[in-house]
Amino acid sequence: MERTFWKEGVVYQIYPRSFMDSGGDGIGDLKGILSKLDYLKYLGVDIVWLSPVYKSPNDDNGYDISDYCAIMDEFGTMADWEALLEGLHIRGMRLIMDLVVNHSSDEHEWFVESRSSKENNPYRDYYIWRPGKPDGTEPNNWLSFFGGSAWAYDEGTGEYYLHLFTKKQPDLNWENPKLRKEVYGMMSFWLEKGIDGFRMDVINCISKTEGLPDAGTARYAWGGEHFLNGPRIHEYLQEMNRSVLAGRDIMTVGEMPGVTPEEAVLYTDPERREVHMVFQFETMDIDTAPGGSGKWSLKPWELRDLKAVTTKWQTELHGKGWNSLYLNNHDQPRMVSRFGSDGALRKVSAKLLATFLHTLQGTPYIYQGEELGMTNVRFPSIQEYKDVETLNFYREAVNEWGWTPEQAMASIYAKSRDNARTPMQWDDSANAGFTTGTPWIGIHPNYTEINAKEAMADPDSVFHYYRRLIGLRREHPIMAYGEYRLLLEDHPQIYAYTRQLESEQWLVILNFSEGEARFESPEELKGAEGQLIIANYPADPGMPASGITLRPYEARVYRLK
Ligand code: TEU
Repeated sequence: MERTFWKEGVVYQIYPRSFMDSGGDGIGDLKGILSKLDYLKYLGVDIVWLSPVYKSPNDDNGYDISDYCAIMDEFGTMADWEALLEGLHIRGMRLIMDLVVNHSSDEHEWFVESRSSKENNPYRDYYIWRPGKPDGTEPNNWLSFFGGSAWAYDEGTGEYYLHLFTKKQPDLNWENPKLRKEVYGMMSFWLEKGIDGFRMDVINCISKTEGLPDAGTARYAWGGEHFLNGPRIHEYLQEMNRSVLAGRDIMTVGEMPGVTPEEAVLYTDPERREVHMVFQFETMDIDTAPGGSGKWSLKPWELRDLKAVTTKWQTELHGKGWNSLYLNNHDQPRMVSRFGSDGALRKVSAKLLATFLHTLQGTPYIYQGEELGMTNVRFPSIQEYKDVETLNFYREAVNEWGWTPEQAMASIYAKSRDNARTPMQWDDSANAGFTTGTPWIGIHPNYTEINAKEAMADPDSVFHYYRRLIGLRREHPIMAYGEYRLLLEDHPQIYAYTRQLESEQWLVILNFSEGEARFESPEELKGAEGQLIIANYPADPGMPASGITLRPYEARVYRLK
């Protein structure tokens, strides 16, 4: 297997709005990030992924871009961005930028031009315009990701435009070669500035089924079959690769809702030259009740599903493609609240989840604050929520689906994207040290206890555990490359697996429960001796031959001899 920086590195995701505010306006900014580069270096991460910092009216916090080559005013200037890139590079870290090209903002000049007229308009076909059905309803019945029809009617020209996300995020028309060329040109602009790659937003949505057919017969329906992994997607990604990416020492990761391991092999097989890795969503779906209202219909997750999904991805991509490893990001609840415990066992469960992510085959992603064990938030009222997806859901659930406000809030507490978007907790001073002004979204009240200053001073913190994991990855290529094999498939509490690289073998034992759990060596490992690599409780350096009684959320990693 070819060794590359993006397989061996650890990525840290920054959501700039919520990271660090230098200007006192309550909104995180580039100078704020610049002031924290030594923190990132100390943590040990190799690559920083910056969520969008481009000019944007912020209908979806920067995922609605009105100028791809300019910096958002609230975040600073191009000079600030250049200083950030340089600051990362001189510290030996790399920078990957978010590439949001399934859609733009409706305030992008392309769209302003596009909507201005139907005829003789070179920009009309930059977007997806259709007349309504003969009865005047939308061109098809697709739902948007964020609720309601995926089509908006435009008075000016009497047609509808497609928007898979909000109305202010019209989909770009990838069928149009001129549009594709514009996108590649814009990518070159950033690559020439010296960036180290892209995280590609919903990139498997850019090709739609020809004719944009209805999805089934319901009035409105989820149309994923017509835009996830669509007919020309591989062609577009290969063209993008040939046009701008080939021959550069960079990394690419495609965010791909609805991607299967079979598809992911096609996307990430190096010979096919598409992307290096993808973000899959199957793990994120294990606590969604089937047949309900998508992610908002809750169901407790089960360890056997986590094992099954993870094992499928680990096995199917081995030797063929490459995995990205994450349990949270700016769109997901905090992983410790979701897959661990945010009560008394918070620290130890955060370390268990970190051990899991960093001992799988693939590239681990850390989302800002994860390294502190930051938790989900429960704002008392819907008024305090900012996320457009959350607000749309609340409105629909209460007004149209007959949910009570309490039911809607329960789902929001579990799943709202704002769980991940409360500001970084730097210290226990006012506003967690994030801003001297009024923060754009509430600070989690637990900041006096959970913050970077406290974590850095405590050798037993989640933060220092992440440093150790990242340090180990530098010394042991087996962490990135070793082959994964599941053990004890049916154990109800323990998730155990081995990793193997040439003659080296590691054993990972994770107690995913709040109780004690008994690990007995399976037949194939009987008699093996082990040496402790890392653990989240004090433990002897040797591996007991008689089995191990694991404490709540205990994690141990051994090198087998
Ligand atoms: O997310 C795409 C995506 O799949 C999410 O919208 C997901 O369905 C939802 O967040 C689950 O709660 C990307 C970005 O990461 C997200 O922040 C943007 O809102 C979205 O694309 C549109 O650009």
